Amino acid sequence: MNTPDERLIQVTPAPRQVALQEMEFYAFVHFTVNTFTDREWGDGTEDPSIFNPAKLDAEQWVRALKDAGMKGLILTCKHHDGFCLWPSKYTRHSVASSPYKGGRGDVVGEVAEACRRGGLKFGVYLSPWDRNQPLYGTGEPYDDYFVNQLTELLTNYGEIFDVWFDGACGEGPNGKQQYYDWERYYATIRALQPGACISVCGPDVRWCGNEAGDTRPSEWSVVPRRMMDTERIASSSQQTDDAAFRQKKLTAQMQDLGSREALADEPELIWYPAEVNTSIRPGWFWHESEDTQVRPLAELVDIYEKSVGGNATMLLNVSPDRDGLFRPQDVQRLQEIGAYLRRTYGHNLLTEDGTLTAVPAGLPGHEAACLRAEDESYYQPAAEALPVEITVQLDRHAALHRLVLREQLRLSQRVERFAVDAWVQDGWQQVTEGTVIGNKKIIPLPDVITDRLRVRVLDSRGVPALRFLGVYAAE
Ligand code: FUL
Repeated sequence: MNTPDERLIQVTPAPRQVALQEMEFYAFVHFTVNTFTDREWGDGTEDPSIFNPAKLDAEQWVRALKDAGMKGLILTCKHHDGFCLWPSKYTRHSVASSPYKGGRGDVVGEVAEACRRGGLKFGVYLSPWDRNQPLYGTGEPYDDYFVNQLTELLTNYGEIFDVWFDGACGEGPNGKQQYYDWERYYATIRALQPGACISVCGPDVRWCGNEAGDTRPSEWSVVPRRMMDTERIASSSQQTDDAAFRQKKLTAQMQDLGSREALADEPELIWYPAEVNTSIRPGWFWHESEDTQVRPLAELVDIYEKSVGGNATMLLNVSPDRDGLFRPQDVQRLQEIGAYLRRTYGHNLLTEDGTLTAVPAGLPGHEAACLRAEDESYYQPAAEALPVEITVQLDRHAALHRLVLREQLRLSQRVERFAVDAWVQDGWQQVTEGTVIGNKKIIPLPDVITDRLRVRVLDSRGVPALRFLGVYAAE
C-alpha cells in the first residue's frame, strides 16, 4: 500500500514534458488573414487574395526571438478562420490561393526552416475550430479533414516540439457544431511526432487559466486528471453551452490545484505543468492601432519571473505586420528582455565562488555540492528529517538580488514549503517563505548584503530532490 506521499511523488513527467519545461520561454506567432483585416477572429469568408506579406522574413523573427532568450516558436498554421499558411492538399483556402509568392509560397515551411537554421524548436498551432471548412460539424468527415491536415504538418516540416490546441470553439460555416475526436487527434500526434507535447486541449501542458500573464502563487505540476478533461469538455461544446463554460471558468479561478489537501480525494493524478500564454501587445494579431502599445519591459519581465520562476513556462506572442515582419518596437522590446535576462541571471556567484553544505548530508553521489551545476545531478538528503537546511557560504559579501532553486523533476515535485534566510549582523534573518519550487523558482532578494544564505525545506513529499541553486548579485 502506498503512503500518501508516495502516491503523489510516483507521478512523474514524460520525457517530452521535461524537454518542454526545460525550454522555459518560447514564442507564439499569430499571423494570418486577420493581420490584413485588422481583426482578432476571422469568420472564414476572407478572400485569400488579401494575404500578401511581400517582405516576409522568418529569419528576422528567429533572430529577434533568440535575442530575447527564447528557445522555440509556435506558429498559427491555421487559426479559427480556416486559412492555411501552408499549401494544404485538402483545401483551397490557403496560401496557394493567395498572391504571396505567386501562390507558390509556404509560410509554415519558411518558418520551420528558419527555426532549424537558427536553432529554435518549432511548434504548430492548428485550430480545431474552422469557420471556413464546409465539413465542419459533420462529425467524422471533419475529423478526417483535421487529421489529414495534422498529418501534413507533422510529416513535412521536420521535428515538432509542440502541438497547441486551442479551447476556443464555436459554429462552422453552416451554423453546425463539431464534437472533436480528441483521442484520434492525439493518437495521430503520438504516432508521427512522439516527442511533441500536446498543449492546452491536450494531455501534456495545462493552460494557466488566463491570457493576462498571471500565475497562481503555487503552480503545481501534479494535479487531478479532471483538469485535463475540463478544457476538452469546454471546447467540445458550443460557446453557448453554459454548463461547460461555467466549469471552465471555475477551473481558471481555482487557486489550489495541487496541494496535498486538494489531491487527497482525487482518484487519478497526472503530471500536467502550467503554461502562461500572453501577448507582447494587447491583441494576438497585429493591429496598427496597437503599435504604440507594446507592453513595458518591467511588466514582461515580471511575468517571466512569476511564470518561468513560478514552475510554469512562458509563451509570449509576437505579431508580424502586413509586410511579414516584426515591428521595430517589438524587436527592441525583445532585445531588452534578453539583455535583462543576461544581466540578471548571466552570472551565478556559485560558479566560481563559495561552498554549499547541507543537513542532513546528501546520499553518496547526491551531496549538496551538486547544486552548483545546472545539470542532471541533484542533492538528496541521506536521512528523512525536516527541515532540510542548505547553507551557501560565499567568499565575500555581495548585494544579493535573486536566488534560483530547481527540483529534479524526474523524481516528481516534492517541496511544499520552504524558507530563505540571510546572515545579517551575526544572525539569521528570514527573507522569504514560499511553497512550490518545481522546475524553477525565482526568489527576489531585497538586495541584502551578506556572504551567507540558508534555504530551509519545511514540508516535502518524501525527501526533497533539489537539482540547482543559483545566487545572483545586484547590478
Ligand atoms: C484563444 C484564441 O481564440 C485567440 O484568438 C488566440 O489564438 C489565443 C491564443 O487563444 O483561445
